[in-house]
Amino acid sequence: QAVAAPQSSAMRVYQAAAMDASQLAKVTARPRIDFTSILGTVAPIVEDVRSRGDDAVKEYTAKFDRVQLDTVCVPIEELPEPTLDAETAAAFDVAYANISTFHTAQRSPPLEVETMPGVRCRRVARPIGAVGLYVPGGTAVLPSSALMLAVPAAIAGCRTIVLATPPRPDGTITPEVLYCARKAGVTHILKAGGAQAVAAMGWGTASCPKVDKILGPGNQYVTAAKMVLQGSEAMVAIDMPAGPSEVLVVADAGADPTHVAIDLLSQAEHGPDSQAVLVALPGVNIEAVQREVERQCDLLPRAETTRKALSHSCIVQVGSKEEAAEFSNRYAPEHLIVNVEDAESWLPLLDNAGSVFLGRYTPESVGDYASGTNHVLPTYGYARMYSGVSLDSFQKNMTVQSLTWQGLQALGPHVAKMAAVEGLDAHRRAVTLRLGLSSPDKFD
Ligand code: HSO
Ligand code: ZN
Repeated sequence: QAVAAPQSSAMRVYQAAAMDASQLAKVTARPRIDFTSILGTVAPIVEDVRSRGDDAVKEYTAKFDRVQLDTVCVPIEELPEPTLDAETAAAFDVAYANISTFHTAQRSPPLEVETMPGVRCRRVARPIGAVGLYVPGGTAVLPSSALMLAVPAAIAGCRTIVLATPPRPDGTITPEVLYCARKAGVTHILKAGGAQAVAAMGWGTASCPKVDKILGPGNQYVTAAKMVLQGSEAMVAIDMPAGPSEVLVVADAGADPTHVAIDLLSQAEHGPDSQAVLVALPGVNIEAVQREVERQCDLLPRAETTRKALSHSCIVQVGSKEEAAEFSNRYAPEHLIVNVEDAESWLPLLDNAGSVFLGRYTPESVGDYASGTNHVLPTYGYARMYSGVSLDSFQKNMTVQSLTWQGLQALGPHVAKMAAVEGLDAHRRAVTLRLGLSSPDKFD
């Protein structure tokens, strides 16, 4: 029997070993998102911003955010310097320093190889010229997301960094977001959210520079707008497909049920569609975890949202480390907390997760804010094939080759042969003309 009988908690309990393939598929499935109706709303907004620019952005902001904007996008130096209390500033400063350190370390030296004598190949990274960063507003303002996006963009050397975020009712930007944006090196602030903000960055408007890539989390309208733009003539890339945020916690008998519960809750409080999964090794007191989830949930300011998320979250009991890792790899969580003895020994077994939190003292919160790793991560099972945001997200690689006379002499005949096979004679002659024309001395 795959589902245990008593369901005192909102979290259902399953036994991994008792599940067949179709039950496993059901438990690891994410909520279906039907984009067709959302696209129907979003596509006309994107089109309208394309043709009417700032005026359209102002109208949608008045309609959806109830804010009358006089300027849509402004160079950051035109905005007043935000004042934060010392403790708040210190916290964001530490986060900034750690995120900077970790992302600066991601710079890799230019790659250079002589594939054969006289044939030199290189790969050099170059910044993406203009990037658009989406920082959600809504039920929670997320200045931490401003850091996670702007810090690597600046380290990569992007020249134009537009940060879009919905304005507050008085038309201003959250001071903490502005503080982080300034500190990281954002160049423009777009005071808009939703599809209209994404469209303004993708197409460009009179006040907003057109960007080459749009990154950052957002609701379904934001995600849909990114999808519309990616498939349009706007020539814009996006970071990754996005779904609701999620965590998978692996716990052993030694894990404190209070800690396990609050880690699940910290993900659940993000939104009603958040996913929280507990994978319980033998000896975990399931009832104690369930009781703690219930008790601590009631204490949260966002208890109602959190409870909605819990209603589709679950507990999966496993018999071994290998079984736990197999389930986690199959689920491919955005965040994976490994709250077990000797957590380090688990890492080789783990293949699919956006970010991993190893050991008893590593709650997801530290990575969400300040350890240095990025919190913009693949959700929805996309951790199987996507990476989270990193320095690479703001660069592209350019390859370079240069041949000497000797190099062309050695390689050229083979290239000429291949060109002949493909019937591309100009290609062939581009080599043979050079080889037949001259001796090495003529070039010296
Ligand atoms: N867990 C969120 C990131 C975040 N948490 C921001 C708190 N603030 C998605 O990875
Ligand atoms: Zn979080």
